[in-house]
Amino acid sequence: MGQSLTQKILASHLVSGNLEKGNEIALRIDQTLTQDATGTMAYLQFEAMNLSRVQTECSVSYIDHNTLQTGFENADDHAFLQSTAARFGAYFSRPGNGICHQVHLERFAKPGKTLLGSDSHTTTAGGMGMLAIGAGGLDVAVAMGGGAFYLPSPKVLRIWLTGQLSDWVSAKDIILEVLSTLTVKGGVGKIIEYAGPGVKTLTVPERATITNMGAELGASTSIFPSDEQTLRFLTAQGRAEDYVPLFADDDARYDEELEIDLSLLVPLVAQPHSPDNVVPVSEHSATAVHQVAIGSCTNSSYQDLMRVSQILKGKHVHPDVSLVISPGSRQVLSMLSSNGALTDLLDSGARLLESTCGPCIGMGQSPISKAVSVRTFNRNFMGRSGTQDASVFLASPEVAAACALTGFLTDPRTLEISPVVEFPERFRIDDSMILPPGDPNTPVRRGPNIQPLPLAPRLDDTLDLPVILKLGDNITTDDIMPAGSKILPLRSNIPAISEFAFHKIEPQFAAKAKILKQSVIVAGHNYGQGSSREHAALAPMYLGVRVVLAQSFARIHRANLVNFGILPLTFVDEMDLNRLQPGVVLHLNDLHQSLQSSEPFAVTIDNDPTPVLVKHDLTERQAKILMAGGLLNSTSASL
Ligand code: MIC
Ligand code: SF4
Repeated sequence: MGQSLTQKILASHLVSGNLEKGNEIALRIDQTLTQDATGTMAYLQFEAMNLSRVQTECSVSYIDHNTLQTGFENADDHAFLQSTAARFGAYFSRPGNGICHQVHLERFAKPGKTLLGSDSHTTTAGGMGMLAIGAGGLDVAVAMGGGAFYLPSPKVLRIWLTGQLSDWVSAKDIILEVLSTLTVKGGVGKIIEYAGPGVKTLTVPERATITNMGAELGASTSIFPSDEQTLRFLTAQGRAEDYVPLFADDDARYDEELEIDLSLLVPLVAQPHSPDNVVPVSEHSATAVHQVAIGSCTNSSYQDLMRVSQILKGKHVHPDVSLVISPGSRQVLSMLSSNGALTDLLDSGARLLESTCGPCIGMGQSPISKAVSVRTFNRNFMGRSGTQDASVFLASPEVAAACALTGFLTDPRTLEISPVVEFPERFRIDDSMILPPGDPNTPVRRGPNIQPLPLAPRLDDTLDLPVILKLGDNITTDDIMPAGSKILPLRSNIPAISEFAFHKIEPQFAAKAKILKQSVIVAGHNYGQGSSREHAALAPMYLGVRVVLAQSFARIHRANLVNFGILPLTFVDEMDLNRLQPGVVLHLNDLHQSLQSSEPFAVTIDNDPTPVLVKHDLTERQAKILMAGGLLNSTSASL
């Protein structure tokens, strides 16, 4: 039987385990990326493991999330990361050089290789035919040191693309269509592979928009074949030698399949407050828009912004709309500047931001109260924009530009001209903002914002834990550990950032947790969806949360809980969630023995004769890590 693209790359990188579904496999990692909001932790962990030099083919440390520098904190982090990159042997992409995923696609991604990144949208490089996976910083630090990355052997879902996109319909509409079919839980435990005759109609940056938002499906990653389009992109980036052709075998078998006829798609939007809440934009034509934000790792490529500039050229942004644009990289910005498109954007009234994540993670540009904000980004969780009562719609650059002109949610097919952007034969290549690995004796610069890593205690055999918080389905890491311009600068200071854990849901959470000393959180399905931020595990751990009992977990967050010594448990009968309320005390006895067996075990509750049956689904390796109080404490942390 033939192999899928996924199986080919997994098989060529398999260190241990077998590819039977659900088994834990260990993979060799060729490349890593970190960004500043998660990278400080990853490099502190690299140091804590006494590792001295990265062992991968290439590791890159990017600064792209925290560049507002409203105090010394961001700058402290930048200096720390520049010095650790030099010392430990990583490339360093300087602040302003661009968003990690865009720059990585342009300058580093290679078909057939594996990439592990401390950001959930590392999947973007799947558009280049890479197996690119998001993970917590500690897993990335281990991979930088040459250690394997562990994940459950995934199911493979093939999405078969036929036909061709119509005018004004774009790659964003393809992934929004997939999200509306599969939902934000639909990709959990799966790798999504794109195939079919429609694939060759999509350029690498368009494919990257699709693989980027595979993260919103909860998928481990998404991947496209490496073909003529891949060669074209690499050639234009001056990297034709990195090309290798890569396809699934014709007789490969898949666990699930889905088919999409590209010619039937229309311009779509994801309505507030979830990326899978998708409808045609035409259903909202009476909705007034207050802000349009174009950029992010999803939609800020050269072609995206060229299409926007053609739509806006010679026209003016509606007076009630604030249009902000953040080009994905310095390469994109300098090309727009040298061909005059930047002038068209500025003349239309657009406000130009740095080539960083910016408004996507609430770093400035929070919209007006009760705003409707149309964003080309990938997440529209409530409050993520920095304005709690704003309604954020996710859309393509074409829809966003049309809205900026009319002041209403607009189907761009109602505009007269359709933009035509030629794929550049040569991108503008200037790697002077990427510093190569430096001297191993470079001293680490540690300003006052860089605080030591807290470690979890060893897991007790008996735990009596009051329920501190009861939550519903699809709780995001933004709910657990919000970002934004006030909180993000504290990412390298766990005692300080912990004060903000859950503070939008329960402002007293940190204070209560400190009084209780130890506690358990109970939740519904897909707990911890969204970002890879370890802080969503580290801060609760620091505040004494020992167990999260949920109906199900998102992949990256569950791995982060294990790495930081919080026990993730699920219900055998998910209706038992209804029996648990805040304040109820759960008693977990003989835990060490229970973790060594794969059988469900009973948790008793005060004043209730019927115990709650729970299971842990941990591998032997994970159980050992948990009992030791997390990966850094565990003797198995040795690579
Ligand atoms: C995000 O989009 O939420 C982030 C900010 O890029 C995160 C990483 C982080 O929290 O630092 C992600 O997606 O992993
Ligand atoms: Fe940055 Fe937004 Fe992409 Fe996260 S989703 S990496 S915050 S641009």
